[in-house]
Amino acid sequence: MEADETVARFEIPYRRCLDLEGNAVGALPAFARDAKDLLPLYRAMVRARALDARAVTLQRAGQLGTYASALGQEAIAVGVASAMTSRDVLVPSFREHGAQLLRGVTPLEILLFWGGDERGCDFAAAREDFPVCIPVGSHVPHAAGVALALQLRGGARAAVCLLGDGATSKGDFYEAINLAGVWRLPAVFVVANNGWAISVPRATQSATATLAQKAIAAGFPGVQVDGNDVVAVRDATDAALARARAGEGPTLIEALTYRLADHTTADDARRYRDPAEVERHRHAEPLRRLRVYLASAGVWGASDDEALAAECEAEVEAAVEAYLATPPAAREEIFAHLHERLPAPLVEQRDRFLAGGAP
Ligand SMILES: Cc1ncc(C[n+]2csc(CCOP(=O)(O)OP(=O)(O)O)c2C)c(N)n1
Ligand SMILES: [Mg+2]
Repeated sequence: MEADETVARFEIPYRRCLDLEGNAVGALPAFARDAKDLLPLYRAMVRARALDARAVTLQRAGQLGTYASALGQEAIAVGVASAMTSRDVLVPSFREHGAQLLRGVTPLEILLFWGGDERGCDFAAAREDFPVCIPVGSHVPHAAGVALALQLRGGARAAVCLLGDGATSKGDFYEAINLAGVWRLPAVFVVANNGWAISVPRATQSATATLAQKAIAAGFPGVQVDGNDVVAVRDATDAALARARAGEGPTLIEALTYRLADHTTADDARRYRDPAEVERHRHAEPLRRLRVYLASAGVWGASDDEALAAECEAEVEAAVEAYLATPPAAREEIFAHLHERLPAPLVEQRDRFLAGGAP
């Protein structure tokens, strides 16, 4: 088509603060000027990885249900959660226990959830945060709803929704961001683009050049960051939260990372992706990069790593012990939390189940 004029243009900015070798790219944001201030982020990523690794071995030993590892994606969960206040609301999907941990959800609660025990969703802290959402993308409209509630109540709070690249192909996602744009909701949508939706690579999920630009169609900014750079993720989330709190509306952050693990413990990724591809991405994983930066700034060393590993192991093992010692929930719990008043067909099923039959 021949154009008479251009009626819209857009740009998707990209941000990286630490390069793959742990060097600062330009001046770091104010929160990162003193390298010591980055230590809590490093510690949080190591802690998340320690719980993650143990959850996988528990599953392999038949002591945990299906588990979704976040190996290599820790910088997104930690960068995002570290920017939030306790008054904001986290609406996660299923690969973000690193964010939940920072929000005050305990390792025991996380293990209980993945062990199939709903009591793991009844967080002692972070009472208003949402539980893990297993259906892909169905929590994105929930996040828009939370953001609407926060907007109506006032108080400069925001809803932060974490989702995967695959979830951005869902109608739920498009509908949610559309309303978020129209109503200028205080929402931050963080897409962890890890290259895969189970066996479907990013390139065959969506024809857009970036996932960030999906926000443009909804009328708000989309930005891309290096999702393995916790400083960049934190910086982008700070900016998005500031916009939300100022009443300027939502932001979409596409955080580029790579899923180093199988999709879940029920998956064998060697059936659909070349292990050499995984190895190529391993070098870019987020912990090493920050460790190198902290070491060269003189605030972290090998003995600190050893002490931190021991601390995390002790915490995780205590949680594992408590998890394994937790008596199973009562059988009727299966029916307890979906409806305020159980509909008649479910009452029938429950009674049959409790009498020893199949539900
Ligand atoms: C509505 C729905 N459809 C299908 C599934 C099965 N499923 C679980 S995870 C997943 C892919 C999700 O990909 P992505 O959003 O990129 O998140 P990632 O697993 O990479 O973190 C699918 C199809 C599901 N859980 N829910
Ligand atoms: Mg994905």
